[in-house]
Amino acid sequence: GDAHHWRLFKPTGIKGDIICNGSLITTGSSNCIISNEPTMSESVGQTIKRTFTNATSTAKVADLSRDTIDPTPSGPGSILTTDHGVKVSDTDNWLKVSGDGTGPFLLEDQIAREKIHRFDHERIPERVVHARGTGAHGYFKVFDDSASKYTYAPVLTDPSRTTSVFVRFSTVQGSRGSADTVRDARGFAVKMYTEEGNWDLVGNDIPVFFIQDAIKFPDVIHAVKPEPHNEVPQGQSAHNNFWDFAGLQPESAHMVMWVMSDRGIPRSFRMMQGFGVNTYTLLNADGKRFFVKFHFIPELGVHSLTWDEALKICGQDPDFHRKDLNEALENGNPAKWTFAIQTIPEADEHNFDFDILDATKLWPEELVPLQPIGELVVNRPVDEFFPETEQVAFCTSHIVPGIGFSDDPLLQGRNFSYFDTQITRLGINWEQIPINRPVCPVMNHQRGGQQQHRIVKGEINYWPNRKNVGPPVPASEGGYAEFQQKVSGIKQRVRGAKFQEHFNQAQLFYNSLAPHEKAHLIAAISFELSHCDDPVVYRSYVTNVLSKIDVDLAQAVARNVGGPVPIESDVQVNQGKKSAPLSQIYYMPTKPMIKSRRIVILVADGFNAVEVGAVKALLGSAGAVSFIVGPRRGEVFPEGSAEVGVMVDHHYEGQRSTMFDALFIPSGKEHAEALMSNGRTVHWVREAFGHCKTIGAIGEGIAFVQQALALPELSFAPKLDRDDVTTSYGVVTAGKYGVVSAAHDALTIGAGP
Ligand code: HDE
Repeated sequence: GDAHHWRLFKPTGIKGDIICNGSLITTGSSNCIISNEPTMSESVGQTIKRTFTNATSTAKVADLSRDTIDPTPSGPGSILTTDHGVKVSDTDNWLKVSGDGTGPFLLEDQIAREKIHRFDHERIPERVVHARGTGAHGYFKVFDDSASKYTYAPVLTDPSRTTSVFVRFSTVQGSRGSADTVRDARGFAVKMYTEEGNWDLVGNDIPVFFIQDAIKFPDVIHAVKPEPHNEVPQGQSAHNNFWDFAGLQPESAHMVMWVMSDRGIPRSFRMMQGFGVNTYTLLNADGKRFFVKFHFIPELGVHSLTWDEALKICGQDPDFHRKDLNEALENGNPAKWTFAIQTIPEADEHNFDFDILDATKLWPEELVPLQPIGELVVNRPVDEFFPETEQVAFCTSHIVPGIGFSDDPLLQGRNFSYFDTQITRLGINWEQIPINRPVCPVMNHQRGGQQQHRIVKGEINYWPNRKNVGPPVPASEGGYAEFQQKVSGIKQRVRGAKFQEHFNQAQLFYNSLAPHEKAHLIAAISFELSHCDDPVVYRSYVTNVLSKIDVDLAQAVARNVGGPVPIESDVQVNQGKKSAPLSQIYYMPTKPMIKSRRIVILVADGFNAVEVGAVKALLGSAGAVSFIVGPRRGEVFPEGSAEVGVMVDHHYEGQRSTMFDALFIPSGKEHAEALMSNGRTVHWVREAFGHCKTIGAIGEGIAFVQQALALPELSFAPKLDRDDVTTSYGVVTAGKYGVVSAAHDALTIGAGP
């Protein structure tokens, strides 16, 4: 039942038979090395069959197996049938009248008609926001019962439990077919299948939101979505309507700063924080209530693409984030997050200079520390996208006993919206769809509706009933209990006094960024405002918003986009406060790691195969995924071997440096000369260097890198001594025999910012 993977390397001259449990897998005559690294995907010698160990199965995965069909050649599902089960022997030709030629089609062909009918109705409405996404299975576990101070919810307090989860990551603006690496917030929606019912924590990778009151949601989404007259742009907020709205709705200032920062272009879904955003409540066994915010902190750190990379990847590989997630999971690299809570006792609700129920504000960790209490692990790709990822439906209103809502005016509106939208998307019985149904028993007197699947025996479908014994009867214990909150007030359309302040935390965020992060943010706002052709829009954003945040920011953007450059005395004073956890640098793993990073080895005929083998093995041992790119997708011949080549993964034109995290070039005279004389491979090195990626080179490979970069100030030199390893500007070089230590150096700096 365990997954074992072997990769075949050639050529190396090592021969032998590979035997597993007594069966011969391959014979040595094919000149192979066998490596049992479980990490690589189709690399030298294509392999890796998708296999998942029992560790990736959860109660929900087992539950889904009731509806999962895996057609096998001789088992059920091996023969093509109609939907009513009749065997079909010809699915290629519509029934016709045949004579001399092709005669008229016959409408009587119910097999063809069924096929077309089913096809015509394959699509369902895409999500009105967050349409583009990808999902996977996993589990959630708490470390101990430390949260029992705050809640009696077993999912948050019982360390013996492993709760199944389904997580869906998404962009917000674009439609289902849009690109992954656009600038946008990312959805981070977690469905926990607890023993007390489903708990949906529907969050984002950004801790705050554009608006304070749910009634503004249609406005902000209409403003950011493609404009109504021409349905442009797709997957972009860089247009008049969004910036017009943002300038007139200054409560969006804080969130806009986050989206324009590097957070808006994550390197991977696996390298994002997750935030519940809204303020929820926890209720403990003594009946005490606490306000709570939920956080997920990624094991791999928080990393982003550069804007240039993000733009290019939109075209080069629009599925970049989807593939990244699946590649990691299929290679046995689960994605992990620490789950943490921030709590505020009910009595302290009003002790802050912001309203703790305002979703445009975060709770600075200096004031309300994070308490890590558990772990979220995503480890299993879906079997089929539509029934799982497309049909999964989240509802913020789905919480379990021990967890409650607050009067957060955004959350209250969300609680209405999500259930409502699922009815349009999936129909009223959407909770019976396999991916949505709980793993605990479900029974009540709700009946009927389209696509009702449940068949309930008995004559009673109401309560109370003459039999007065169910089932189902209301629970005598364990039922959801609302907190008994005393409320009084005047019914009116208002927001609290502290909801009126919009810029303090936008300043706090900006001040907390590292210099390179600030530079990226200025460039991003400038890019977006440059795409707005209505001067009212870019001028007013500078004057109404940026001038309330920071003078350098406002002036830099104004100069870039042609807005009015504010003078210092016209700009609101920046309070100068900072909070370290708002910068991505704060989340750098303490020990640098390259687990699941994609590393490319660039070769031409005549490369040094021993170095490539050694570097690949080292990368694999550190959990990275390596690929070889050469002049053709076929055999490329190493130094001194004109007959036996190495199968490479891609050719130079098939992939670009943007797809990878680091680049390695081995030695080999002929190979280095070929790389030097090829514009595309020179571009590979320049582009990787420009995107601040680690580049490793050995021997003649160094001369190629030096020539491609044409940067004399780089302090490396092609030396041939065994120990000579140098690092300069992220370029790691080694003498011909220093391969192991060079690769090691590359590994340890590989996860840099
Ligand atoms: Fe959503 N949001 N939202 N949202 N949202 C939806 O529900 C809505 C908000 C978020 O992977 C919709 O099933 C309102 C904040 C995610 O399936 C819809 C308001 C946050 C997803 C909806 C908000 C989110 C959605 C569309 C303001 C971060 C994707 C399809 C009151 C905490 C879930 C759907 C998935 C999806 C409404 C604000 C996150 C229309 C009315 C704040 C991750 O119901």
